Amino acid sequence: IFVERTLALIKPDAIQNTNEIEDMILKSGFTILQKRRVTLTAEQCSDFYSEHYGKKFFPSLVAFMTSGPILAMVLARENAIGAWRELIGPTNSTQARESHPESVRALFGTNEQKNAVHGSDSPVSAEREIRFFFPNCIVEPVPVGRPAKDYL
Ligand code: YYY
Ligand code: MG
Repeated sequence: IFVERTLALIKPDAIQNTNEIEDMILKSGFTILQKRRVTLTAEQCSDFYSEHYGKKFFPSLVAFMTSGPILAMVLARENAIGAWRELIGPTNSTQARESHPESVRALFGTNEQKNAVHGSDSPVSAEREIRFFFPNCIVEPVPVGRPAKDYL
């Protein structure tokens, strides 16, 4: 059985809340398969967020995301992509406090830019984003019965 995976990032503004965010992740039934602390260069960050290149918030997004370390994680769960997006809440943390007060962004984010966490938005994005941070992590479905350690 293939358990869906998604990429989660704890952004520079929430890195001091890593323990609380990991608790929320585990309590919601995710397994943390991979974890890596990194500080992105502007070039790496522009590549990661290339879908937003040319938008007016892009330069400040890159400046923010490269301002300190981030924590990249591969999360596994049934419906991991949708469940993690649900747990993090809307993009804008101020709006998240209105509509999803228990969400990660409501609890740990500040505004539309400093919003504590990232989550992949589709299976195609998840595959690309997991590969971006974990090039050796196999993201294809694996044969039933193969032990996890063979494909992590
Ligand atoms: O997927 P998600 O992170 O919820 O939002 P996106 O629309 O993909 O934008 C990526 C990232 O860019 C967002 O997390 C904060 C930042 N951003 C911003 O600073 N200002 C905006 N108006 C929109 C997004
Ligand atoms: Mg997005």
